Amino acid sequence: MKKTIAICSAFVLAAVMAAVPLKAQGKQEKPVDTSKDVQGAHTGLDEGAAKALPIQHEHHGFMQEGMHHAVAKGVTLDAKVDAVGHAITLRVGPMNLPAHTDHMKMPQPPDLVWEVPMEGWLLAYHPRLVDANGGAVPGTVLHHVAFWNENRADFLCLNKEEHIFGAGSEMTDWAEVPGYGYRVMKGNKIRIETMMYNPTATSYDKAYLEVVIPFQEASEDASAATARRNVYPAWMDVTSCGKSGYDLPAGKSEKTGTVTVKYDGMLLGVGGHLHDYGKQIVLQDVTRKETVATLDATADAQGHLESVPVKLFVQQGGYKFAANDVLKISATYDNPTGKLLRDGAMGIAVGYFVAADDAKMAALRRAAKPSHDMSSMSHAHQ
Ligand SMILES: [Cu+2]
Repeated sequence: MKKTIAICSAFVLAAVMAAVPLKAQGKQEKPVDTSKDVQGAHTGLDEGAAKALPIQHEHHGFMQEGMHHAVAKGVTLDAKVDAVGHAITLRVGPMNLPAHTDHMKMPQPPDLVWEVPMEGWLLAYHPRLVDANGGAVPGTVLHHVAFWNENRADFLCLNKEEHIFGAGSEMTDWAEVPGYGYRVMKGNKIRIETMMYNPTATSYDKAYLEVVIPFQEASEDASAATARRNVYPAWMDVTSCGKSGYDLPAGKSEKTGTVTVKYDGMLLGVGGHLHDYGKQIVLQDVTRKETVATLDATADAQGHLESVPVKLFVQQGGYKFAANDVLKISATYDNPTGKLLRDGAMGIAVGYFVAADDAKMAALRRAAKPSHDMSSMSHAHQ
């Protein structure tokens, strides 16, 4: 953390110096806003462009924390609501993705915020990548996308915001679970973090990330028959409640962590999130001395992750968790590159949790943080 701040300070100085000519021209000089200036300096953008960016670099809570990527210009969020079809399409882009570019070198989209326009439930997330003409772009170039509800805390890790959806190269499609949904309130702020890379030999210009989200409105006259039970996304991470990314050593490796369930309830199903060279993710309920799921990843010949299976417990009425159950998560990797890959790995078992007493979950609601609250750095850069 100290190192990051030292680097930031140097950039602030550079940004202040760059602003001097403007002052000399008699233009209005704004007081130094650390977050904006740091950002402008990091991106190498000119001052005007930096000011136009609507984002908060210090918010990256998952994959970009502690890293300072150049910010891709001109990437915006478009939200289309199909009221008849009951689906929202979120579109992030356009993004230019030159061939053979890793995620550190690739200019990354800024954080974008979607404000939920209705009361109701989000039912599923269908991600895909397309070009400007609607042609398919391979999922390989998506390093990561994460949606965070800034108005709710995570039920396993109160220090984190609720992470409602995520996908990587495996482009996990989050299917609807009939009878269940993720409850949103009008005005909830959903922050979208996107990180791209391009390990392929083909360049893609003007690529878009699209996520189609079917929804159901909670109208006042809804009968109990149409009401859904609320699900809470459960991110059970090998780093416990710390930042998810960690350094991946060369060769075979395993990382384990634990989280404690604070509510009685059940898990509807569980999938996994791994990065390239990921082999397996295992979730255990240590308190019950049971393995909840063992998920073996599939990869291409080079070890690039293709998919992680999903295990469902819906048929048997869910996998029961009790308050104070300790969950253990293990992720195994085999990194053939012969070198340590900085921040190269994540190991997360991802599922949907249903609380036995949903009323208790209301305590997780909170006001969204102001966009330039530097205090969020304390957990982002730990
Ligand atoms: Cu990840």
